Amino acid sequence: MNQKIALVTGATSGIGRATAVSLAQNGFKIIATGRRTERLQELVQQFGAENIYPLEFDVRDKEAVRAAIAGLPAEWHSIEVLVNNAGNAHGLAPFQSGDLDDWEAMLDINVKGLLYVTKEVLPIMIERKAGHIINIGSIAGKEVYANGNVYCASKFAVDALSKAMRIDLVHEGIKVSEINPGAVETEFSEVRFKGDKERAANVYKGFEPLLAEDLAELILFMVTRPKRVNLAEVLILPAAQASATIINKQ
Ligand code: NDP
Ligand code: 8X3
Repeated sequence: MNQKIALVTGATSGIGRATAVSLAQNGFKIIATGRRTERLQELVQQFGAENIYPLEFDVRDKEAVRAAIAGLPAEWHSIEVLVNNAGNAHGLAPFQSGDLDDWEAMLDINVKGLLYVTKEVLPIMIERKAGHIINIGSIAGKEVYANGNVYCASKFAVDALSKAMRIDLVHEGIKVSEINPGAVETEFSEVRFKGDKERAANVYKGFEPLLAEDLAELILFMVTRPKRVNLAEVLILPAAQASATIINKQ
């Protein structure tokens, strides 16, 4: 069988890891990226080196991104699916007390990192006039909420870029999709609150958040549709969530 190759950024945790697992279980070969190499190695142990190619880089480092993708062995070169998932929130503070380092991290990772990876993968897809790019946005890219400021701006940028990419890349035979999740219980809030596990756990108390596996299942569905179908934009929320801030907590 000619297995499709999917590159998943942020495959060391949460949505990215669940997606790498689900795609690997369903016959894809995965280029799994992230900074935590030991976690990438766990995927190799689980699925074998013939099914997982670990690629360690920081998405903020455009030269590292370029070198990593340019250095892929020939048998791992023909990427058909790109899941731009790597990203996080850093801090949750009023604009007037926001931290410049946090702001830069979010814009550099969530926006510029997505651009760097896409720029390197695109020529491979354009050459073959085929490919599917899935950008992980957020409900925070649809609605601004109190203290969300720069994280929301980074995800509004992902929303704009997804639409822009779809408009331009349709002429190259490439599908572009965007997924905008509400609350998913991952390491996301631990990163946002800089390792404060109790504060992170509180975010998901009193309701049933989405699981990373719910997103992985959606991504598997999207990338296995017939060639004529593109699920262009999906807002996926926990049943208890109605908007960025309205959650039915018990
Ligand atoms: P996690 O914190 O669990 O995972 C984040 C992933 O991004 C990790 O694999 C991490 O890998 C990777 N990453 C972060 N910074 C970098 C970097 N500088 N270079 C390379 N990789 C990086 O969070 P989620 O799984 O929840 O988040 C995945 C995506 O989903 C993000 O874009 C997030 O904004 C979005 N999202 C999340 C929601 C949620 O409620 N959880 C809701 C809506 C959207 P490593 O640290 O090893 O580099
Ligand atoms: C993550 C979801 O609501 O914390 O993008 O911004 S939220």
